[in-house]
Amino acid sequence: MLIRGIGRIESIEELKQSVITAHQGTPVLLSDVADVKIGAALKRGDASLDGKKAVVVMVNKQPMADTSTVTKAVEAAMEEIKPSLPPDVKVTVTFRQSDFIDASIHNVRDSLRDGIIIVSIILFLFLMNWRTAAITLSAIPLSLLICLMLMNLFGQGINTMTLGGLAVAIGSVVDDSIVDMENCYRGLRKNQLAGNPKPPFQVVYDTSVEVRVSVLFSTVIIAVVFAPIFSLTGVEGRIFAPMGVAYLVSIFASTFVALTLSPALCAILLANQQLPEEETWKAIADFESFQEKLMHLIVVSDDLQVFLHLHPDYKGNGRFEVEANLPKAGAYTIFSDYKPMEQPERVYLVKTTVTGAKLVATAEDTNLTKMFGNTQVNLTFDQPTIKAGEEVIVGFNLQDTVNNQPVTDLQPYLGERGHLVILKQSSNLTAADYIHAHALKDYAAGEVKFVTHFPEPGTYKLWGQFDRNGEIVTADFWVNVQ
Ligand SMILES: [Cu+2]
Repeated sequence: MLIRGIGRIESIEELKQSVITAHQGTPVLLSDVADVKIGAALKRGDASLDGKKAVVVMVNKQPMADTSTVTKAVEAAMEEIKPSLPPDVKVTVTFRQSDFIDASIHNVRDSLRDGIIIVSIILFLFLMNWRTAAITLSAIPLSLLICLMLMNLFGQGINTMTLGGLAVAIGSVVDDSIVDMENCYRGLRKNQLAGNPKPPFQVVYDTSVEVRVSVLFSTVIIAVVFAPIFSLTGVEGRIFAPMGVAYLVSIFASTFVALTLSPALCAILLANQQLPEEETWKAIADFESFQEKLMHLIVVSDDLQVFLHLHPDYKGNGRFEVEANLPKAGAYTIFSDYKPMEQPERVYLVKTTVTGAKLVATAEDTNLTKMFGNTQVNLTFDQPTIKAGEEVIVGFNLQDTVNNQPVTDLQPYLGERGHLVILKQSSNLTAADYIHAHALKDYAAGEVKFVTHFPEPGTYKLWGQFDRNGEIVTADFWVNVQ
C-alpha cells in the first residue's frame, strides 16, 4: 500500500482542516483554535510620510541609462498618472538622485567660472595690456568648446568628472597661447625698434613658426605625463578616465588654438600697434642729448594742420614734462624723439583727442613759395620729380620781405642751420611716418639745405624751422612723392 501525503493547501477549507497537534489522541484542527479567513494582502511599499500613511514608489534606472534623463522621464510619467489618482492622494518627491548630480555639476561649473575669472585677472595683471590679455584669454572658451564638441562626437557626456577635467585644464589651456603671443609680441617690438623694419605680418608668421615645434612638444609631454591615468582599472579607472580624456582633449585643442587663432589675433591686434620699447615698465633713467635737447616732441593734428615742436623738461626717472597749447579740436599724434644713453635714437608715439570747438580746416596749400611773417620762403629740390626711396636734397631759400634780399640774420637752431620735420600724410600716423632729415653744412646766404629720403610714394608735409635772431620761423609745405 502506498501512502501519499500532499502538503499543498489549495483552499481556505483545507487550511481549516489542517491538524496542528494531537491532544490525548484527538487531532486538533486549525479551525478549532482560530478564525480562518482571507485577510488583507501583504502591503508592499507601505510607509509613512510626515506621520501620515504613504506609499513609496521607487524607480531604479538600468546601469547604462543616464540619471538625469531617467529622472525627467519618470517625472513626466508621474504627471500623466496624477489625474487618475484619487483626489486625496498627493504625489511628493522624497529622494531624487538627479539633485545630487545637478548640485555637483553646478559646483564644478562654479569652479570653472571662478577659474576663468582668476586666470583673466592674473593675465591682466601680468601683461598690463588688454590686447595681449584678450589674445590669450580667447584660448579658454575656444579650447573648451572644441573639447566639448569632440567629446560629444565620441559620445562622452558632461558629468562631474569631465567638467572637473575641464576645470583643471583652464590654467593650462592659456599656456600655449601665451607662448605664441609672447614670441609674436617680442618679435614685433624688436622689429619696430629695428632701423629697417620687416612687414609686421611677416614678423607674426616668423615668430609663430619659431615656437610651433616647442608648443607641440610641450603638449605631447603633458599627454605622456597624463597617460598612466588610463591604465587605472575598476572603479578608479571608470571615474578618472573621463577626467583625463577631458583634460587632454582640451590641452590638444588649446595647442590647435595657439597655432591658428593666436597668431591670427596677434596679426589683427598687435601687428599695427606701437608697442612699448622696454621689456618691462622700468623707466629709462639716462638720456643723451642730440640736436641740443634730451627730447624733441612733435605734436601734430592728424590732418597735419597743427604743428608744434616742443622740448620737454626732464624731471628724472624717465619722466618728461611740457605744457602745450593745442589750438584746434580733433585727433592728435604726439611723436617723442629721444635717445637713451648709448642707444640709437627712438621715436615713440602717443595718440590723443582734443575736445572743443573745431576750427575750419584750411585747404592744402601746395605752393612752393609762401610768406611766414616777414620771411618769404621758397622750397626747392635737387631733382624735378621726387621719387620714393631716393636721396633728395630739400632746399629752403629765405628772403626778407622788407628788402627782398636773402636773409642775413640766421642763427643756429638746435645746433644746425635749421631743423626739418617731415611727416607722411596717413589716416593712422605711425612712427614710420616720421622722417628724419639732416641739415647740410655748406650753404649760401639765406639758404638752408637738408638731405633726406621719402620711403614711400604719397603726400608729405614738411616743416622747416629757422632762427632769425631769436625769432623762430616755421615754414610748412606739402610735397608729393612718386
Ligand atoms: Cu626739437
